[in-house]
Amino acid sequence: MMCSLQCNFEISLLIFVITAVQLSIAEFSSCIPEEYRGVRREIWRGLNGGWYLTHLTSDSRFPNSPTEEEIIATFTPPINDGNHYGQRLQAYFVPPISGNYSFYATCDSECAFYLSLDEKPGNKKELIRIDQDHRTGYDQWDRYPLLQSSCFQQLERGKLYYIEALHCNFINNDHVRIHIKLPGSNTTRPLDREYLFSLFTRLLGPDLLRSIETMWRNVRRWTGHTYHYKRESYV
Ligand SMILES: [Ca+2]
Repeated sequence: MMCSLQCNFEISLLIFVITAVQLSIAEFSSCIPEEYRGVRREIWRGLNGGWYLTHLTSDSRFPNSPTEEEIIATFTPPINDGNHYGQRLQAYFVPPISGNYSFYATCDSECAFYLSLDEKPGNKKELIRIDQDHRTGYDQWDRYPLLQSSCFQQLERGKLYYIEALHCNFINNDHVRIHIKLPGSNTTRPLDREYLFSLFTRLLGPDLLRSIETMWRNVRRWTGHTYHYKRESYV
């Protein structure tokens, strides 16, 4: 009888904890308005080459003059989007819970993935790099496990972490995908807008500087964290 009561209590406690965690994730996700979630994607077409990332980063138009710019929902941009081009994806990752996260990539031709342990792009560190000799298939997450995954990153719930991916392609089979493994999970999942926040100039209107200051006050309200942000370093 005692065991039965205790077991029932433990099961109830477990259900309560699981429900509480699920609720806190759902509640947190809903704090950031839909229009401020997503990934800024910039594309540079007509690269002189494209099989090495240096063909993108050494292009005179990089990083300030992309051929195209758009907002997409995920760190899996469209595949087979052309030849001799490169792209940059930027956003802030907002962890739904505190804990250890790891990141994963597939790409063809080359790609790199960066994380900053704060909101500043200037503090980014390279976590993943897949070179031309180790390019992968679209779904090939385990071709070169050491190259394709990051080590654990201890991240805090609700804080903004700047993330960025670079990718380039020569011809054919072009793709880049970034996935994430949440704390305690054994499976990866796409890095999608539910965890991604971005500030985009076209949403902020003509009075950019004042709009950015207002936006960061909103971010403090949405995330519970305070930021001191400079105009020149937003995404
Ligand atoms: Ca290719």
